[in-house]
Order: sequence, then structure tokens, then C-alpha cells
Amino acid sequence: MPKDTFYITTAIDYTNSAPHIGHAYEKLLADVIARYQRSCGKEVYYLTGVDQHGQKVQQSAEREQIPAQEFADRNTAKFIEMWQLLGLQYDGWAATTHPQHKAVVQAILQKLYDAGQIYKATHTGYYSVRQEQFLTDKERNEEGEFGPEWGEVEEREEENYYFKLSDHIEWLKAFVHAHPHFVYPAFRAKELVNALERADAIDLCITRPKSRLEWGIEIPFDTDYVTFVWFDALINYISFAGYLKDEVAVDTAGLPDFEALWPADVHLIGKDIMVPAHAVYWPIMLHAIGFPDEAMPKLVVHGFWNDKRGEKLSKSEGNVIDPATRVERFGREGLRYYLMSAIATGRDADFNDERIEDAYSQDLAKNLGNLLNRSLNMPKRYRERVLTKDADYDDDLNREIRETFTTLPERVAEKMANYQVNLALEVIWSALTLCNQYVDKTAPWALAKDENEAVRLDSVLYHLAEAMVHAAFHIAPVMPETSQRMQDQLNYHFPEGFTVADLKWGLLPDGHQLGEGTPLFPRLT
Ligand code: ME8
Repeated sequence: MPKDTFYITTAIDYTNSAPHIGHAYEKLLADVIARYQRSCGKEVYYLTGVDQHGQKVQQSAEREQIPAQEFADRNTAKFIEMWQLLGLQYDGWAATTHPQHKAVVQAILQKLYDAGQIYKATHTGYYSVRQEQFLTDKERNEEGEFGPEWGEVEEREEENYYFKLSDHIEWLKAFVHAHPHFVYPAFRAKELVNALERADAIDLCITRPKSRLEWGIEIPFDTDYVTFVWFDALINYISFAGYLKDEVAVDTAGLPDFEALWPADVHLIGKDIMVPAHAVYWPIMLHAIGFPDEAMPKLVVHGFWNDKRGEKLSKSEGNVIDPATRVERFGREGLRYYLMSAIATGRDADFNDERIEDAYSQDLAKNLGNLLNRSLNMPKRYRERVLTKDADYDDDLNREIRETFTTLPERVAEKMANYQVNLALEVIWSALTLCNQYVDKTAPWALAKDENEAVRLDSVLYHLAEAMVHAAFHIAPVMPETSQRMQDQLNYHFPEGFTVADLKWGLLPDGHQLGEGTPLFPRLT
């Protein structure tokens, strides 16, 4: 089966913590891109999930004296609950303790081992007992020492398995050079090029001895070791997409067809995990497994949310933001709108409650909610809610409304092609502003008083209501429920399978009866 599906994935979240606003933003951005692609008539597969293995999970579980699986499951449930709260719609769930994923990771390890891509070697180096990791010169402070944060540091010798990353660095350099769109945005692609120029040709240690880490996928050719968590986690993008479904059929229920999905159109990740994990290890792993250059995925790298003072969000600073508290105050769609409108994809932004409040009351309650209300109330007052479609009246104001809304799909598409949801929202909101000005300029309340203006009034009321139908279509990826409520109030529902190609001016038929208006975004108390 040829690739016919838009395949979007996100990073999988570490289950050593509860979901925070950064996780929520990334999963939501993918949800919005997925919904947008669907609204364009594309088949879409959205995969997200959780990264359940690794040292941090093992340590947290030990602290609580519970099994690592229990700890991972408990936090996994928190992520699932949060994604429900935010109204995310994903098609696949990647939890890395899933037996099929484990089996695929092991099959890949065996294949690479058989191909001579993995070898065993002894490493002698400085080891932080507290952090349970080997240290490199990068961890030394300005005085050239390992600071107190590392606790006791001792020299240790350890045998491990290494993946021959160095064999493929030249291939990666050539690939990145020949594929400037491998990473979006361009400034991040440049960062990758710079990093590759400086890269040492070293191999990647892909195991941990069970004596210091048990919570991982056992390697198939030596039961004393588990797989390094990144090697395991990256494979989720293919194992949960149906890769090796027939060869390694442990538990394939619900898995899609790999050929229909791969290569991924978007791997959505944060800036901290681009180099080396996603832009160096991952393409090299795929290349070593035998994926050709045309089958490399595309990385879309987003920025970070900081606190309102621009400080990094961190548990120890106590400034981590819990999305649930904001959903409680601003509603699910209030938060969705803010998270999508207040950050430029690729850049960082400061999370600011005053600005959510502004966005809620200005953009949502006033520019959208109040506009819809006017568009419904005036026909109610003057026409018993019934619209006349082809009123024998036209002027420049009407033409401007039609022109604005009929060109909206392509103007939104231009922004969405670069995942710039904030700019797409700006384009949509400028159309709403135009509608508000249209009401002020045409002053339907004045037209209603003059019998000679009856036909013009019909045309104004139709233009407004029709514009609201179009607005309901365009806001749907970011605010699906608000779109639904607008359709309910307008008493017009997009039929099943309706796509942007069907979005023509004049959807509301002559004699259409509008519904009852209720505030979309009630005043905050
Ligand atoms: O990195 N703002 O997991 P993670 C925006 N398990 N995005 C943020 C953020 C913030 N303040 N903080 C984190 C991992 N993120 C690995 C990924 S993928 C095979 C394995 C983003 O829970 C971060 O950049 O630390 C990453 O993309 C995602 O949240 C999960 O981070």
C-alpha cells in the first residue's frame, strides 16, 4: 500500500513527571495540525504517547518503594487524563512498555548486531554515583572540576555495547546538506549543520548493565544489559506505526499499515531534544537499519514556554504550570486558543495569565462571541431569524466581506504550510475584525428603520451569517467545540466529509432559519 496518510508524531513524554504546560503545548500543536490536515481532506494519523523506561523512572519508583511499572502506569494515566481534558484526538498511543514495541526494539538491535553495527567495549571514566551516569569534560565547571551537584565522583570501568554512529556521520552530513528541509524552522537546521561540523566521530553507548539500571528493554544478545532509554524511545515512531508488524507479531492489535504512513510528515519536538537525539541518532539509526534517504522523517522543532518573567519552567524553582488549573479558569478552548495564538512556532514565549485573560475577553468573548451574537440577534429582531439569500443589493462593503472570506482558505493554508498556527489565527481574526467593522459601517439597526433599505438589510444579515459559518469552519482545528456551538446557533452543520474544497460562498440557503444565540465565552468572574 503506498503512503497516503499524513503521519504526525510528537515526542513521547517522560513518565517520571506529571504533564506540564510544555507537554500540553506540543501535543496540542500536533492536534491542531492533524485536525487542520483532516479539514483539507487528508487522511491523518496522529501518534503520541509516553516514554516509560529509564533511570529517572526507576529512581522515582525506588523512592516511593513501588515497582517501576506501577510508577510509570500511574503517571501515564495522568497524561491520558490531561489529553482528554484538553480535547486531544490522537489515533495511536505509544507507551514504550508495550510488548510489541519491546519486540521491535529487540529485533532492530539484533539486526544491527548481526550486521556488525554494534560492538562491546570497555569504558573507563568518571562516574557520578548520585546521578548514576558517566561524566564527560562537558560536565566540568569553570575550574575544570565536577561540581557538588554530581555528588561523589569516582573512576569506573564498565563494559557496554556501542552503536557505530561514527560510521554514518559523513552520510548524515551529506544528507543534511542535500535536504535543507529535513529540519524546520531554517534557523534550527542551521544549528544542526553547525553541530555536525563540530561533531566528534564517537560511537553511541546503547546499553546499561542491569547492575545499575534494570528498568529498560533487555538486549536480545546479552541478558545482563538493558537498552539505553533514547535508543528505545526513538523507535516508537516506527514500532507504533506498524513497522515489522508481520515479522514481529507479538501484539499488533490496532496497529496501522506502515507503508501507508511512513515517512513521517512531522516529528514535532522541542528544541532541547533536536541535537543529538532526533537530528543525529535517529536518522543514523534509520539509515543503519536500511531506510533509504527518501524515507527520512521531517523534524519540526518548537520553542519553549517560560514563566512570565522569561525564566525556564522548573520543578525546583516551583514555577511549573499545570494546564488543568488554566482549563478550570478559561475553559478548555480558552487555553487552547491562548497556547496556539501567543507563541510563534519555533520560538520561545512567556506564559502569562494576564495575557490569557486579555485573549479571552478581547479575541474570544468580544471579537468572536459578540460578533456571533450580533449576527444572530439582528436577524431575530428584524427578520424572525429567516435569511434571504440573493437580495438584490450589492456594494463594496459586501464585496470586501465575500472577497475576504473566499480567500481565507488559501491565506490560512499559506501559514499552516509552515505550522504557523498563530499567524493563521491572526489571518482569521482579521476577518472577524472586518465583520465587526462591517456591522458598524452598515448599521443594520438604522437600515431596519427605513423601508427603502429592506433589501440592503437582507443582504447585510446574510453576509454576516454566512461569514460566521465560514469562521466556524476555520476556527475548528483550534477550537472544535466552539465551532460546533457556532454551527448549532447558526443552525447549519457542515455535513460529514465536508472539506475546505467545499467551502464556497453561499452555503446558507435562501430562507434559512437561524438558531438561538447564547454567549460563546461568558464573562470571567
Ligand atoms: O524529552 N515548553 O521527554 P520530556 C515547550 N522522553 N515544550 C517543552 C517544555 C517547555 N517548557 N518542556 C518540555 C523527553 N517540552 C523524551 C522524549 S522522544 C523519542 C523522547 C517538550 O517529557 C520537550 O521539548 O522531557 C519534548 O519535546 C516534550 O516536551 C517531552 O519532554
